[in-house]
Amino acid sequence: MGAGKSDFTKDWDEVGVDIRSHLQRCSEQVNLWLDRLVPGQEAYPEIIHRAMRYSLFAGGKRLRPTLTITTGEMFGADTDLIMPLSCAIEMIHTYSLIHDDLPAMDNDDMRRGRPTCHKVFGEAIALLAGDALLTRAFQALAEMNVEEALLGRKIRLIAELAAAAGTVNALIGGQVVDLESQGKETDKATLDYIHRSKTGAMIRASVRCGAIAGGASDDEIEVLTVYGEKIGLAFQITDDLLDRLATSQELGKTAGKDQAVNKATYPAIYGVDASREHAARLIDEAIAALQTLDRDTKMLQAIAYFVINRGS
Ligand code: GRG
Repeated sequence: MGAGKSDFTKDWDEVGVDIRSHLQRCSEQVNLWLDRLVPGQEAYPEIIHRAMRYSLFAGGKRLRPTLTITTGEMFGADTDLIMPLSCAIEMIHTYSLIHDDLPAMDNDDMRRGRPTCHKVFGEAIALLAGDALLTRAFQALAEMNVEEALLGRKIRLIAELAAAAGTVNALIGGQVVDLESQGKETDKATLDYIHRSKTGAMIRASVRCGAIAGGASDDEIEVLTVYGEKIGLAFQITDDLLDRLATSQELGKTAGKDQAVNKATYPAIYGVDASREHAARLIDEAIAALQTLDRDTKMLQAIAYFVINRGS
């Protein structure tokens, strides 16, 4: 069933680009590069590499690296920069999912359509697999092979991702406020902070990193930051809607979890229809921002529609 289609946004097919092939191409490229960048499962100690790969290759949508590749390609970024960068982003994202699923956090049994990492490898190894992916991500960034003139850009990218994965308006900060808010009355400002930080920061950074890697101007980066923030929030609102409206089979993870643990979500606070409308409005605003750029932004527009019309 999905999150339900909004009445006033276009479908992702209507932008006039083949987004399905694009998503597929990006996923294939990311999988290829991830395979190169992460130690093989025969590398000693095998269990940690098997656990990292188990979660990494479990079939995620690869939305964040696709955003980085798409934005980077729009600015002509070099493959040797854009691919390790995209893979580092996916490694950080996967680490956050592994840790989020642990009994100490969300305590989930299913993720990406299969038993969670700790269910298969045990809590200690899952915790370490998350740590290892985070560490490997920064190794991949540090080892990016760039000419001397681009060293400044490379350092800027490392700082950008470290900040997005950090504690201030970022991934860990959002997760902390989310955990602290559970079972309590949560106001709209706190919910907004959680969504913008826990989910939004990495999505925003995925777009910004593609632009930085391609040498976009500060003005262009500013526009893409607005785009990234808006689709990031719309992504999380859609995630809240999907949790409520889709089945566990469709999601590949336990559905209805938010209501079961009395979590503050957009539909819980604003209702389903208002949440859908809000997500659609954010997408319209994200696309309006893109239209101020003197570039071919069609694929980024299609991705924005995908964010709210996706089924998992
Ligand atoms: C443990 C530091 C730390 C943070 C955890 C990612 C996260 C923060 C929590 C996961 C729980 C959750 C539902 C977050 C909201 C949105 C989100 C990140 C969903 C998963 O992203 P998708 O749908 O997943 O892109 P795939 O599997 O397709 O990559």
